[in-house]
Amino acid sequence: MLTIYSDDHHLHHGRCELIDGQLMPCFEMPSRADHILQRVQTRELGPVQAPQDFGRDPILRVHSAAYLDFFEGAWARWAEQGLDGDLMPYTWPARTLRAIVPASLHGQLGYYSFDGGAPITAGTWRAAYSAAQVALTAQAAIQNGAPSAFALCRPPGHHAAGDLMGGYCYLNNAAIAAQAFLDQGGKKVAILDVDYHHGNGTQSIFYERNDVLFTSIHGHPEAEFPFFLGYEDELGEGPGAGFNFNYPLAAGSAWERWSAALELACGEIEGYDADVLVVSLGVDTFKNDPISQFKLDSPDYLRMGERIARLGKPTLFVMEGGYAVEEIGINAVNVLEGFESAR
Ligand code: FKS
Ligand code: ZN
Repeated sequence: MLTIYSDDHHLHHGRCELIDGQLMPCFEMPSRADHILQRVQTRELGPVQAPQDFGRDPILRVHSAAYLDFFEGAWARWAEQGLDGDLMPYTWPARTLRAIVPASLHGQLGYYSFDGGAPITAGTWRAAYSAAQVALTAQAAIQNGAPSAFALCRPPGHHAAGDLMGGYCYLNNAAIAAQAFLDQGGKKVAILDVDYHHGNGTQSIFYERNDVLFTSIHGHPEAEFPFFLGYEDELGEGPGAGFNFNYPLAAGSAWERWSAALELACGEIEGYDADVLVVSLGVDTFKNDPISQFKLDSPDYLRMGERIARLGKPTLFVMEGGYAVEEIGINAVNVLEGFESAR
């Protein structure tokens, strides 16, 4: 399988996040992608290529121009004030407040984010832009006939909505690639999000549309980030009604329960008859993940890949989460090897 990768992800390295009342080093760190790349190479999964640059247009199909302009320019505005710590929001337009765009940098940062978990550093825009190009380059490979491809994206994307960053995410790589398939003649795209956390950004982007089927298996939002989306009764709206399926699972879920949910998601995908499948590939479902509560083991990821292969679709894998850094390469590449073995 072809892997698309860029070293540019190193340009994004947030210093800290708030966990249990303490500022901790960010779990979403550059070594994550480095370990995955290393495993791709030692397992000889296939060629590793650098991304092409498709520019801003395909990103603008998913994110608003105002959001992109804000994101691209935010660090320079921060640095102008003589500051060099991570830029992080602390006030949001929650209920009772007005959803207006204030003049101030921090006001705008609150407007364009939904949590404090997406720090902006000097290189964040360049890294996120490059990750989107990684996804688009892998998408192009499939558009040109490759049966599958792996977009080794970092930072991840599935929490980012049309004009919101949050949960380590800035640009929604999977959504940008899905939209590109449609813009290049595709009629239907199915998305399977297997990250431990609900892909609230991806869901929101396609919620009222029937040309993208969104399915997600994740920690129950009653108990897990992002808390405010990802429930079973979210089935889509308007033309999108019946094209959104969430499978929230309890803490402690292992392969037996997880794979039963996968079976249900695959059933919906099979009925949808998509041209192509996009997998938001998070491996934070792993038993030793430091911030998650599922109990998948490394061999389970082989089974996951095999089941996804049996859908029989051209498949784009887009990297999302996974924080057990030592095992992240094994688990992510196991999905890809399982997929290849069952083709
Ligand atoms: C308190 C804990 C907040 C945020 C978890 C974010 C998960 C991100 C992810 C992604 F794929 F996007 F990377 N926890 N600060 O794994 O879903
Ligand atoms: Zn996650």
